[in-house]
Amino acid sequence: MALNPYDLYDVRSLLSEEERAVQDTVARFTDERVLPIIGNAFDEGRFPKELIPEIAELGLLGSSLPEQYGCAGLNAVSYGLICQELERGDSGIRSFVSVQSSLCMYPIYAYGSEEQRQRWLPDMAAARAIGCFGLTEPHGGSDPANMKTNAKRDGGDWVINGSKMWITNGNLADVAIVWAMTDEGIQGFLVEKGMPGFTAQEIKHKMSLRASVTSALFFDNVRVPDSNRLPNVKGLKGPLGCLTQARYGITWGPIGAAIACLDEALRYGKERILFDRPLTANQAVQLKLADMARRITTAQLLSLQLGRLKDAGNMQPTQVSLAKWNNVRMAIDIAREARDLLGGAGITTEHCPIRHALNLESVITYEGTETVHQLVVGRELTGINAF
Ligand code: TGC
Ligand code: FAD
Repeated sequence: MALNPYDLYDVRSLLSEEERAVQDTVARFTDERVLPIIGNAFDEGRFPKELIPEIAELGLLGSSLPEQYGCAGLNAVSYGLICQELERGDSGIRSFVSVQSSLCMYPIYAYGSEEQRQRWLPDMAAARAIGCFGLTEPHGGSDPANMKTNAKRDGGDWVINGSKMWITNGNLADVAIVWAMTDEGIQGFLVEKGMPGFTAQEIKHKMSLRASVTSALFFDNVRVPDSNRLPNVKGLKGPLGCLTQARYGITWGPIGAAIACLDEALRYGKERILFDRPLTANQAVQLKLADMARRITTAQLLSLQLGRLKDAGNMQPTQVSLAKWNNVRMAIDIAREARDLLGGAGITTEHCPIRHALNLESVITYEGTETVHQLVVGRELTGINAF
């Protein structure tokens, strides 16, 4: 029996029935709703907001959080499969879901009061409220400990000053999870749209993640009540804990982008006749395609085991770093190689590889650059902090 070129080790057979059903549902959504429009949306530099209600109806927002907050209560592997199938469409769609789920709903759930959970989580699961996550600042995202944005106590309120840069969903958001330095260390605040002094400005001229909203946030004496502070965490471990959740999902997403690129390269290469034979009949081309399949298979097994560790409560941040580094590097290399195999046709957004390659330039930078993740693994091996 012929093997599935996109799942050479039959990793799908290791999934439960429920996990497969989740994957099939999201795959259908991507095929029917994302793929027909995404090339144009990317060209136009437009996030396809019209997809948001369906994404919510499918239960993809905060999918791992409990049902009592209007969420689907799925396991970590299912969340990973959601990311994979969405990013087979576009990294921008997966980013929207990552930010809403892992970077906004997760901290409200994990660090928020019961009142904050009740107020925000059901609305966010239903996309009646959209969130963004403000950690990075203009002077250097890799070193968030050097945070300039600050919050000062003033009676029952906090007054926030500073700015954040490169914030996904910034101009879409009803609520921003803003990390700010206080006298007691870094704390998280729920800054709501319309609060005086809070503005968002969309970043234009992006050549990557064009189907995603990216913004700068500004805080000019923004007065926030103490009831909008996340009460259950202090210090850098707050935002880093959210990043671990999002990075986990990002280990899965690029597998989808890579599969889309391999698929396009295979289909194109079989039909392209050069020197009287299909492009795919050349050894040099088969070597490239075989290498893509090898690297996709490795990434699939890495993410699945990571998901199983997470579901068992045993996942370590260093393991997430290794998988984020490996899988994003795998996908960007495959997208560039697939672009090359398509020749001139590969430079237009009529074919997906260049769009994925450009998107992955952001994915390899955000949520910890490749170098940051390599240094996390290096620190684990040597016991020496080289940052
Ligand atoms: P260190 O000072 O040693 O640790 C501080 C505290 O945090 C704990 N911790 C973690 N907790 C959970 N998850 C992790 N991954 C954690 N890493 C560290 C640690 O135990 C400690 O706790 P405690 O109780 O002792 O205080 O910090 P570090 O030396 O480990 O951090 C250095 C470094 C460079 C790894 C870190 O600063 C880092 O990861 N920098 C990169 C920043 C980053 O990734 N920013 C991403 C911004 S968000 C984004 O990009 C969204 S894109 C979304 C999209 O569109 O999809
Ligand atoms: P820098 O930290 O200035 O890094 C520049 C270079 O220096 C990199 O190559 C890096 O690897 C390297 N470097 C850094 N430290 C070292 C070292 N010690 N040794 C060797 N090399 C080093 N942030 C948010 O908070 N929320 C969001 O929603 C969000 N969305 C984003 C969306 C997009 C499209 C993009 C592009 C970014 C987004 N980010 C977001 C920001 C992202 O997390 C940062 O861009 C990232 O953390 C890197 O920070 P920086 O851009 O300031 O680069």
